[in-house]
Amino acid sequence: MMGFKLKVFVVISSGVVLSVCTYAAYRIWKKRLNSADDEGFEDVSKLEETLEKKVLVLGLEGSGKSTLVSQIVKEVGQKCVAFNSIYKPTEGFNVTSLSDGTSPTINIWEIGGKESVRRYWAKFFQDTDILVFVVDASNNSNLSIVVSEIKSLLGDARLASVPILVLANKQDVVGALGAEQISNVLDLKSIPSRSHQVKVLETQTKSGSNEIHPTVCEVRKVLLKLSSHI
Ligand SMILES: Nc1nc2c(ncn2[C@@H]2O[C@H](COP(=O)(O)OP(=O)(O)OP(=O)(O)O)[C@@H](O)[C@H]2O)c(=O)[nH]1
Ligand SMILES: *[C@@H]1O[C@H](CO)[C@@H](O)[C@H](O)[C@H]1NC(C)=O
Ligand SMILES: *[C@@H]1O[C@H](CO)[C@@H](O)[C@H](O)[C@H]1NC(C)=O
Ligand SMILES: *[C@@H]1O[C@H](CO)[C@@H](O)[C@H](O)[C@H]1NC(C)=O
Ligand SMILES: [Mg+2]
Repeated sequence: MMGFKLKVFVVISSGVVLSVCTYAAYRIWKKRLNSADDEGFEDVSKLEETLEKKVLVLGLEGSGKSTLVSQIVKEVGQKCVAFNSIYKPTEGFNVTSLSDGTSPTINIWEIGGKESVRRYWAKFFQDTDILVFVVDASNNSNLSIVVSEIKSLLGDARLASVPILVLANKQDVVGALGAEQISNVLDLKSIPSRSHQVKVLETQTKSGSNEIHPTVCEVRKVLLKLSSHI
């Protein structure tokens, strides 16, 4: 069963763009796969379930989600491939997994941020353990859209009590808003701490050199730490 599951994610993260509608088929298939495997082994598969965490990465188009995820899944300290500045929007979603060998395996789901894809965000809320919301802090022309998107996320019961990590990304750009400003603009302080644990980090996924920027390593650390406590 482990082998099978592993294969699922290898296939998905190997660069195939999956359209949103395949997600439904994928879930049904996975559910079948699980229930077929469950016969006689209920306890084992339940245990396995808890060893996988789901991190949902959302944010408007071009905020830096794909750039972030591609760096996060690399080993810390490992050199990054030269920064690719060609922007290729995520059409649909992309799942990659991350494991440091000790914490649970984290499946990172990036959903595209274009308006046409944002309409489907809610289809991915179920079973989320951690929400990462990436904001392009260098561009305040679309922050009002961010405000309304976050409002609707907070109103969804499936995300109730899910910790939220907000990334004020593109700090390398002069004039980018800092964590405090982003927190104010998005009114994050009004979120009751009993409903969500909220953390705002300043990040830059563009590093200039070909090494992963320390702020990206920090995000990775936070995700590993959070997921081992959920
Ligand atoms: N200056 C700067 N540019 C960045 C940074 N991170 C990403 N970018 C650029 O922003 C653009 C969009 O990056 P992506 O990671 O593809 O954006 P995305 O959020 O995945 O976008 P969608 O998949 O369309 O939702 C690319 O051209 C990146 O080079 C950053 O920290 N600083
Ligand atoms: C999906 O994400 C992985 C890891 O970031 C990346 O290597 C791969 O190119 C992505 N696939 C697509 C289609 O974006
Ligand atoms: C800011 O966002 C607007 C609207 O999406 C876009 O037209 C503009 O190019 C962005 N500016 C920068 C510096 O990315
Ligand atoms: C940002 O706003 C501009 C108009 O100001 C719009 O063209 C663009 O599509 C918006 N970007 C997003 C991600 O919605
Ligand atoms: Mg993307």
